[in-house]
Amino acid sequence: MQNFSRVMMAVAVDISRFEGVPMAPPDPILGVSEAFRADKNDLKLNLGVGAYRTEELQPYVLNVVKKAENLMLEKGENKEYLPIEGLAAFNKATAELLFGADNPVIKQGRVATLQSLSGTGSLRLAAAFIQRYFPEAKVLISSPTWGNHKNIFNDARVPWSEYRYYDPKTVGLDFEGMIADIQAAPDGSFVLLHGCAHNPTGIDPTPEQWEKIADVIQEKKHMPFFDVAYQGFASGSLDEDASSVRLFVERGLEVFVAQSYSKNLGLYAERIGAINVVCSAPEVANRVKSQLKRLARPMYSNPPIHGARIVANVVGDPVMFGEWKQEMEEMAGRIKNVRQKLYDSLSAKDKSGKDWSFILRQIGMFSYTGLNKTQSDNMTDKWHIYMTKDGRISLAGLSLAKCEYLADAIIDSFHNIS
Ligand code: PLA
Repeated sequence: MQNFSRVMMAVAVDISRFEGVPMAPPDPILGVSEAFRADKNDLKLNLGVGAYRTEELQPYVLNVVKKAENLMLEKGENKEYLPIEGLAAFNKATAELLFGADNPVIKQGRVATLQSLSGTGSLRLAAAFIQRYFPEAKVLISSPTWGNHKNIFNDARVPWSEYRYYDPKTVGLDFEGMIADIQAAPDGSFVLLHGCAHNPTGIDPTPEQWEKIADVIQEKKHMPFFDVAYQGFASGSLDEDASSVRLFVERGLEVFVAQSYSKNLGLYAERIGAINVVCSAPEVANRVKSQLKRLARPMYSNPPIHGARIVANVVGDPVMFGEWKQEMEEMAGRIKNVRQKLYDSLSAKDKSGKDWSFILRQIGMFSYTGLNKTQSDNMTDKWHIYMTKDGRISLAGLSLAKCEYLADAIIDSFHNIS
């Protein structure tokens, strides 16, 4: 009997049904965190994923989140399923935060809002909707963009192409290229735009440029599709960071907006966000919402409740809302301080005369350093600084104390590695 089972095991292993499953490559962003965890060197620094850290480089749970959670515990709330569209109080709060509570589109009931699995899940749901109801359309995405955008549209089988965005020569926006490419796309394309704090470049259009982008999109009957993952985190002001979206909405356009509370409320692991579709009439919004629900049901049935309650409580209570805004300003302020210190350190240490001021012109949690893949490898292999291979560093994971060390590493990689 013993022999027999041994033979059976050997046979079972030999004939695995998974021979055709190759090893997947590590994720370009989350894989960096895995590599960081495996490094035993004391100098190591994780500037890969965009996750906020304190000056002591520790994860940060906002005080206002702890307060909201304590209140929730006191109330003894239940764990019943949410409706497919999510928590009503959250959906109301999230749309108001995005568009402004007095916005006519809200008053008129023209927004279809579904709570979804943070920014990623909201984008994925919208992609499924595009695939089902606009099978001929393609999505235009910026070059470069957040790496996962391509995966999301690929997996949803939505064709995409890129529009020019970043100009390495000016380390700024290639505005003419952007406009030309949006203009050249087939009428009725979806144009994916980063609402604020463009990831990975940290370069946003100016208000005048946003107007021109809206002109072309309107002219071409394109559908604007905003990814808002950093509202309040870029400038420190929720309203200012939503101004790009509001400008399009004011023009009476139909607009898609995916929202995330990972960064601005530090709710990374709660997976809380929403997809909003601004429609031309309430009756249209109802239909769109019904189909989004129909797509969500077989994917994940209904969303988790904990993060939704936190957001609804914080936004719905004037005192807590005020506290949140203050904490968000502090987080955005800390990032601005390390940005300045990094620039100062680079300028003081680098004797080559290179102009590092592009770092100060970038906004949000990232800096796009211009380091290439080999140089980025040197940052990690020699200096134990973990970052994505496109040269992006997360300033949210940097402390003032580490700026000089980082500057040494960047100068070495920039000048000594080609
Ligand atoms: N959209 C953009 C532009 C993002 O940068 C991110 C997160 C998301 C959406 C999705 O975040 P969420 O699903 O948690 O709401 N980008 C991170 C993390 C911060 C990641 O890659 O998942 C980044 O390091 O780029």
